[in-house]
Amino acid sequence: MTNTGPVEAYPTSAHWGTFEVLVRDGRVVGVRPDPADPAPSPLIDNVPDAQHHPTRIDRPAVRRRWLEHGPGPDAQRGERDDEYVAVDWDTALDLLAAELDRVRRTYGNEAIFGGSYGWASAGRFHHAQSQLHRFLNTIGGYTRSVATYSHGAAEVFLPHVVGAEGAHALLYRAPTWETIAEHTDLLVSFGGLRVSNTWVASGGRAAHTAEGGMREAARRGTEFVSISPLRDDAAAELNARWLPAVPGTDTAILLSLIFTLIAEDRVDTAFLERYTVGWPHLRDYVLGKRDGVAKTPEWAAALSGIPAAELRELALRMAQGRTLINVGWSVQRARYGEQPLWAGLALAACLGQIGLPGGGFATGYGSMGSYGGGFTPRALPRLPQGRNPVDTLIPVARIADMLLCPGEPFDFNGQRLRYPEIHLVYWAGGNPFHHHQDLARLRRAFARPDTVVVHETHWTATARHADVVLPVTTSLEREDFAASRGDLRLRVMRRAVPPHGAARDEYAIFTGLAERLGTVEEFTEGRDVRQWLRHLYEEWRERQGPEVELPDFDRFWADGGVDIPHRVMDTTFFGAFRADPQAHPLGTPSGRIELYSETIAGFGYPDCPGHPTWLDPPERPGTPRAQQWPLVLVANQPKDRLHSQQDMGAHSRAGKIADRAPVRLHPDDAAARGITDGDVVRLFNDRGSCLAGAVLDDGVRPGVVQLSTGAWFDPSSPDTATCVHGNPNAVTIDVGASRLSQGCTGQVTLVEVERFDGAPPPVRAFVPPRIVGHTH
Ligand SMILES: Nc1nc2c(c(=O)[nH]1)N[C@H]1C(S)=C(S)[C@@H](COP(=O)(O)OP(=O)(O)OC[C@H]3O[C@@H](n4cnc5c(=O)[nH]c(N)nc54)[C@H](O)[C@@H]3O)O[C@H]1N2
Ligand SMILES: Nc1nc2c(c(=O)[nH]1)N[C@H]1C(S)=C(S)[C@@H](COP(=O)(O)OP(=O)(O)OC[C@H]3O[C@@H](n4cnc5c(=O)[nH]c(N)nc54)[C@H](O)[C@@H]3O)O[C@H]1N2
Ligand SMILES: [Mo]
Repeated sequence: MTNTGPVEAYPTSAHWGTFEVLVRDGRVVGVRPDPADPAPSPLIDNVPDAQHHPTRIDRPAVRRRWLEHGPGPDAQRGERDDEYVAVDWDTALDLLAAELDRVRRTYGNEAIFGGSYGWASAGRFHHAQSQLHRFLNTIGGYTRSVATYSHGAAEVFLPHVVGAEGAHALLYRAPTWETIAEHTDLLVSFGGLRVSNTWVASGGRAAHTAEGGMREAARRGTEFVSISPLRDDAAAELNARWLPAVPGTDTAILLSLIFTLIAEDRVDTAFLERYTVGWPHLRDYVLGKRDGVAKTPEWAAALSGIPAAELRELALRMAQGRTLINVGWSVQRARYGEQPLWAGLALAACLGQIGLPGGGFATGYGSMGSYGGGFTPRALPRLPQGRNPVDTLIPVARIADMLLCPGEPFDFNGQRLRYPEIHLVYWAGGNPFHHHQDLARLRRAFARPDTVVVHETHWTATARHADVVLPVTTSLEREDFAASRGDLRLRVMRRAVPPHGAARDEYAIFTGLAERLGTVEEFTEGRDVRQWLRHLYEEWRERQGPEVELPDFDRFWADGGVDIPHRVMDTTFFGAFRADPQAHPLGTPSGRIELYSETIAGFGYPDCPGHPTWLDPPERPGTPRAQQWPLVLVANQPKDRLHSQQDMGAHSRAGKIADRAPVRLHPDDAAARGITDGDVVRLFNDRGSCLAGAVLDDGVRPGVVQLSTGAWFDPSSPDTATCVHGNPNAVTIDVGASRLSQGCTGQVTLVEVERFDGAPPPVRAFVPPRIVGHTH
């Protein structure tokens, strides 16, 4: 085939930024960064290959066993050799509508799990979960999931100690990097400030500003300390002091810093008295008055590997100037993940700088591109989801527990709830066989329901566990507009290429189902896609108030975007509270920051007591478990892509070693195991195993191995490994952060690593399943 047509450029947006795709003859042939973006992300280079990859789903497909035997639990779901039958849209929608109807009539709508967690694609209207939830609400509702994998511990825990509004501000309304550059003398970040993480923001940003913001702060004199197992968690330009702590020991470090402030008489007691409750309680604990263990730097040094002298010096430096303590989200994505947040907040309170510009406590710098990039108080355009008549819920990361233990009670944030009995799982816009822990267990869980439905662009591992697979368009195949929280601009996304095969928009799919189930009026409100875009835009425009003049929809569409008004660029966490705590109390029972929480203590959870507490995590070196699995696996976010998306793209592929995900380890740990650079290795523990490609790097703390998430799960050679491609969730543990938050704990896991000798099995993650026959 010769390339004949002219190349045309189409502006678009993804979670990793704003850019143009170059199209010739209906195919994406390249990408071009947006000239207005000061630091475009290399993730755009994954787009062309992913768009036209053989793993694109081109027709509706139904698992043959489900088609032949009817709905029901099936242990073979997800088997590598499972066959699918291609069907036309009418057949697929008829089958699915009938099955939804059967399940809701037989078991009630609670039996439909529609949580459907995941990042899907940028675009305000075609947002997959919003479409799904809106549709399910029209047919009687569904069991939902609450909170996120990202910061599940923080979302549930922080409202108890700083109030709901305070928690919302901490997570979504952070002071800008400019404020830090102006005011902060010392930024101490637990979990580093990984630049590659700031390439991404949910919904995508008009410009990448975080990396430049950090550098500018460093240039203007902010000093950085990065507490993290990886040297490159802080950019070299920051000249950060690297404290390579043992993962999972941050709470011990933080408590020892508080101990030092007490010992050196540097605690701001006036602040604690005026703005907090519970200090005497916490102080006694830190001094060891109740458990006999003083939380000294020597005590913390033994756990964290950071010398006591360094910890002491750090505490004193913190007390000398304006200090910001940042606890990155990775640190709370772990067992007892509430504790480092609470201890970090308590340390900031002891320093007395909460409420001052550039000082105090934050959680999210370096975790997301939008954090520190300003915020917009007025809501972005959003598809209304209606009301869910079912009130059954699970904390999002308890999906496998729910499917495996129907009817069983569990604790969540002071409530005793019960897992519902799910008969139909509906997923659109997420990849649980990427994001969930202990994938072998998830696999057993996915055998339980009668029916699994997945909408996907690609044949992911999740699609391969589904009975009904519906092909959806990518964001390049539809019209939309994009923006993320605090974004600079609402941007038009043009349709760049025609839909792949028979792929349809989620909106068209749900319209088809709603027609069959008699709710089409309610679902569509009589609008087509363009009319919805116009409606959502005009609604948003109205929300901005009469004081700003914004173009109407046609003008906006023609211009390609509009700057978002009312952005707030100068804010301080808890500034009003500090200025007048009586007039602006926090939404906590005491109206103050709670260093001891009666509420949390009252829940009586041993895994989340009433004040910041060192609880020894099971997945830590020095524990009994570590005798067998001596290395700490850090499963962080991939720098080569977003999660599992576009893993087949050029940029992601370029990072692979022998076709597998790269695992970084310290040369000493490698030498002790006879591993050399480029070897295929096997990571394993009692839960599972995966193959990966070794990269030796002395920027990794000894005793730590780092394997990022997102290699497509490949269970095709179970005799060799749970996953032969390098998905770390083959070995991670599926347990909640605590009974309080039940947050995801995928970040830190004990493993052993060995060299894999012989010919490793091929990676077959990117070979689509066998599609047989064709029924009409
Ligand atoms: N071990 C470990 N595990 C982790 C983490 C960790 O730190 N360690 N981090 C966790 C975190 S923070 C997160 S947020 C999760 C992320 O987990 P996910 O958000 O589930 O991961 P994605 O790969 O982004 O999955 C999105 C899926 O949606 C599909 N998709 C894209 N656009 C559309 C669309 O328009 N419609 C439909 N139907 N599908 C679409 C993509 O092809 C992709 O398969 O992972 C979590 N998992
Ligand atoms: N390029 C890219 N960017 C992304 C994403 C992506 O998939 N790709 N995902 C996005 C999403 S959904 C989210 S939620 C955010 C997540 O943002 P984060 O949670 O901040 O990101 P991670 O990369 O998981 O972790 C950051 C670093 O924390 C360190 N760390 C791990 N465990 C510990 C510990 O116990 N103590 C200390 N002190 N440090 C530890 C690790 O070295 C790791 O590199 O990233 C977002 N940004
Ligand atoms: Mo996340």
